[in-house]
Amino acid sequence: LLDISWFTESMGAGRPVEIESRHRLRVRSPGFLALTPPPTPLPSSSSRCPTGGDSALSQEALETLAEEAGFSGSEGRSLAFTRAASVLKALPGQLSALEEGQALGSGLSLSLGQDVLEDGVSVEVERVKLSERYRTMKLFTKIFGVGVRTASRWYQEGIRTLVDLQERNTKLTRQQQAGLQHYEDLNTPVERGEAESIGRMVQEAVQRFLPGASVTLAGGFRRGKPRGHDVDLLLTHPEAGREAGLLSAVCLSPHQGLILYQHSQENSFALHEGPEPPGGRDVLDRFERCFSIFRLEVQGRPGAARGWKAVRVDLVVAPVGQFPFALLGWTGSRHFERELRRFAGHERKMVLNSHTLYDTRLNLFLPAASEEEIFQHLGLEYVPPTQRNA
Ligand code: DCT
Ligand code: MG
Repeated sequence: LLDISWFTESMGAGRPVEIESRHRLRVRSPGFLALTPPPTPLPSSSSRCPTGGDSALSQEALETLAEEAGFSGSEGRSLAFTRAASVLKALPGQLSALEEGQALGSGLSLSLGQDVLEDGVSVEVERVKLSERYRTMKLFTKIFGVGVRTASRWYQEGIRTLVDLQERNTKLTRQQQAGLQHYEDLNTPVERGEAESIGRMVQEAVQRFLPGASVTLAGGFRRGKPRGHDVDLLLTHPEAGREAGLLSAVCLSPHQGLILYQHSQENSFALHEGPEPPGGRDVLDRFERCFSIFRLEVQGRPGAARGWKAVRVDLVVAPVGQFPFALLGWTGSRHFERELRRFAGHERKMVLNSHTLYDTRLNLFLPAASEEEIFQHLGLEYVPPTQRNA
């Protein structure tokens, strides 16, 4: 699944890209940053980001550039930087495994662009990080319910801080009000233990309403991450149709002094409509879904003087027949999903989303009872969740 042809395409056609060390990709041309404004050179090398062989730094730099491109509305450029960062994330493990297995011919040197990554990117990243617009956009887009468009509008209106937002009586949606109210908590990572207790809370509520229904922890936690920004829970019931209405039972039932905020969306997926065209509307949005903020008791933990913490929880209900697709889609990572769907489309002429897999050559939906079966349909070896982190 590690295809870097997009990299050469997006960074400048015809520019040789090589992998120089297992930490770096090198583009043999200064054109790498031609897509961004020319960086202001910094006076001394001491003010540069240290890069000495540290892939995490380069990855972070690329992520900053991706974020900045997104803030400026340049989706294509943002995606190119995100993908570059993902390649760096995937490379070390992948390459050391290859090296150990002697799978790499000795002629292939692995590295990608010291001049670019050390000089170009770090100077550019410094410039971006210091810019008022970037810092303000970052502050605002970290509010639950605020996207790039809203943040950008506020910035243009001269709003710079969270206090400004409150003092100027800026019109906020109910979701944004909740986001602002719980800003600090929602920007504090959720620990695995916290995610698991929320999973158990939801499991209990679900069992009371519909015995036999199941709750699965998806997202980054299923990929083995120790912390994340939210808790993604997938609900289903082994008998098709029984799952309908399950969400309102959990999200709206009165025992929920536990839920500080919630809004739901109904299931809008209809099989008879046929498969989604690739690149069409984000199909993840089509399940019955509840975006919520839970009040999690954290008594006895250091620093938890208040005794509770606000945590973002996404609840998604999938009918059992779509469950493996929902599980695969909601396990992520985003990059892994994007690449897997691209592979399905380009290599197999199939449309994969969180509801179904559709074979456009045979004109039929390919059912699956497990994630393993989806990989089989795609002609791929099974990739366990812990290896989907790129
Ligand atoms: N997802 C996706 N495409 C989207 C949104 C989400 O493929 N547009 C998938 C990938 C991961 C999963 O849904 C959950 O999304 P997040 O919670 O945003 O990602 P995460 O990997 O769980 O990250 P975090 O650990 O920060 O919550
Ligand atoms: Mg998540």
